[in-house]
Amino acid sequence: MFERLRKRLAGAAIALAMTAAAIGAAAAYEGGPVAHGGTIAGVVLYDGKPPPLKRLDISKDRDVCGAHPLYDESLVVARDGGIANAVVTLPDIAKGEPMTPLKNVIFDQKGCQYVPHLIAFPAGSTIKIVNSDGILHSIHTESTVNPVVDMAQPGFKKTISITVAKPEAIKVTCDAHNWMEGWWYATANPYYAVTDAHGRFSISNVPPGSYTIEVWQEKLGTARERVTVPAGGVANVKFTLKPR
Ligand SMILES: [Cu+2]
Repeated sequence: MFERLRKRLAGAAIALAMTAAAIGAAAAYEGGPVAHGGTIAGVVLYDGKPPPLKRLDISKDRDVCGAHPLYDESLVVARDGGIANAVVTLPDIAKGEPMTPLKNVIFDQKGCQYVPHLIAFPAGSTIKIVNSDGILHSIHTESTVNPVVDMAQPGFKKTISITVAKPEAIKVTCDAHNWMEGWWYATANPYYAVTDAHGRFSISNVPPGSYTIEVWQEKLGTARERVTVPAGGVANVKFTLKPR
């Protein structure tokens, strides 16, 4: 009886290992020349009346942090309904442009706010964390795939460089100022875009074909669509995200 159980367990372990290998293979991305690449152009809209911006309560370091009014940037919707700072990706694209990590993605702490609020970059890129304020900030990430970063950045320490090796959406906070929140979004391939103030985005040089396209927004979550990119042409995509 124990022998039978042992064999069944061994079989289950092999099945699990094969599943893991299959997921690994599906996630592999191959870069190379792209022929007749097309463009995906689109917009990410909010389903409902744009919520008003909330002013943040500045309780500390008022001379630096309170010099200008600060607003909660976790959901910024323009009057035309466009959502800013949403990340659009092609999660299942297997082949296309080479993956080129960036060497200097600037993430500044300015007026006790992250500028920009969100940065997106290919995994393997290096972020240059700047302290323009000259007061004590700290960089504390809520990473689960990548190592957690938890470092003080005193005013005299103007920059810290951090490389984010694996794809992940990472929330960043400051232990010195509890209202500070930003995001680092490391992508699995070079096809991504961040929406502008009107929710617009564009992804170019995509090999012709059909793909899943995903949008992620820190408060509204993710949504997916299918898109077919024509050779040398443009495919249009419209996302409408609901409040939740
Ligand atoms: Cu801070």
